[in-house]
Amino acid sequence: MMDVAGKRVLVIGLGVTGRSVARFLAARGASLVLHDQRIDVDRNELPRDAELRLGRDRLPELNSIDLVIPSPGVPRDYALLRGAVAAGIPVLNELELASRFLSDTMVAITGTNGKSTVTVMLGEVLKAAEMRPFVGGNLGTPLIDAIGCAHDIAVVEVSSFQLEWIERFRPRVAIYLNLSDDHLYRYRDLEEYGSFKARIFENQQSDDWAIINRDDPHVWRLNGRLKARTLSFGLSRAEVRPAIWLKRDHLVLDDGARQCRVSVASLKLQGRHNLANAMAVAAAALVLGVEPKTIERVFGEFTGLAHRIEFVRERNGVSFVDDSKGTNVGATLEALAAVAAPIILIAGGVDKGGDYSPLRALMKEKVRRAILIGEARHKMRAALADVTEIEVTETLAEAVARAAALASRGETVLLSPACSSFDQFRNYEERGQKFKELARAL
Ligand code: UMA
Repeated sequence: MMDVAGKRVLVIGLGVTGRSVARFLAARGASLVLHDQRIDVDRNELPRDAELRLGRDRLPELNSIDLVIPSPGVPRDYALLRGAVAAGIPVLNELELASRFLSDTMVAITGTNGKSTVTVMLGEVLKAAEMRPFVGGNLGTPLIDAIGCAHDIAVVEVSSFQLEWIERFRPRVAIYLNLSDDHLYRYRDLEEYGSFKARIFENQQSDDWAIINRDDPHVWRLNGRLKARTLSFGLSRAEVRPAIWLKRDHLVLDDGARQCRVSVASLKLQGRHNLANAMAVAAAALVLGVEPKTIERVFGEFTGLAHRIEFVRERNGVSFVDDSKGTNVGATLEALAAVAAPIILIAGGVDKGGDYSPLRALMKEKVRRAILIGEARHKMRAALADVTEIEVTETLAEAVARAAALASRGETVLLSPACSSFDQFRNYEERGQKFKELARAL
């Protein structure tokens, strides 16, 4: 545990994470300086005696600061952070701080896509096994909120941002699902983005488990280089053990000490990517001692997350599917693979600096027409113009109206933007909600 009483702590960013961190530290006697570049932050939830420094031109002095805690959205080159590092002031993040105070077993999940699905599904499996898991992290509730609550295990979704300022964070089970272009405005390249994700394994010891995807070359490169016992999952043949693999309608796990089987016959989630997600869930649950029967029960009940390839409605034989959570090219590829053709695709939003060309083959095969919106629409059109018919419009409302007018019986209108939503919406949830409202109102 760490003693924060009497320490002067600077919290940067006063969103969900910063507010939770501030409350936590205030309750433990720290003296707080709170900074956000915005001036219109909600002050209600902030500790009363904290010193507030709001706005880009009201940066706090660093000379009296003992510790700095940046929010995940704050980039490493933020001037204050660079200043703190140069002055030798310790910088830790919420994940690190929380893990210093938590004695629960920790399971952490990272990857570009599927991490929320795996986190929530694993949480459901552990509940079905009569454990009391905390389920959160990047998913929505910061890990620090788990402290002082009645849990016996924590299942935490962690983003690359949250792995930037860890020091000793050590999950007993760590899952790395996949890596593809995302957040490239913040990282030099895919290599650097992946190097932060791989930090999930950095402090593991030989009795911990690293569960990695053997079908993803970026992830699989770590095989043989990790301190923890490595267990691979994937749809391909497992050449080395420990591993979990698919044999007809069963998953077979060989952890080196035993073999066990979990049926996927009743798995509700559709798509090959979800089979891989289910494998990662089963592997983690089995190494944690959960019975196969319990896992099978949850496979038969869990229908997935909102805004992730979520069926919305059918109208005149046209299906509407909300994949607003498809905020990068890899996620949109998964949605295109999972949804039956012909597809009318609505995509676009804020470009993240990646490459859209991986979409070309599946778009050519399955997308009859793409309607592109938002800031990224011209860049996307340039990358995809010759693979399918493309239209550009400004807003989601225009795109939904246009898609509904174009679609014929048997086709699917799919919102899977491959971009973030911040040009027109607060977040992907609001964008998905709006899509559903528009589709239902047709
Ligand atoms: N801010 C600054 N300076 C900056 C950047 C941000 O002052 O340079 C301020 C903003 O003005 C704002 C606050 O910081 O007031 C927001 O902080 P934040 O962006 O870290 O967001 P939080 O509200 O703390 O939410 C974060 C995660 N957000 C990001 O990583 C961007 C949430 O993940 C997460 O659910 C939450 O912590 C709880 O753990 C969201 C996300 O988009 C869903 N994650 C990315 C993803 O999944 O792709 C990584």
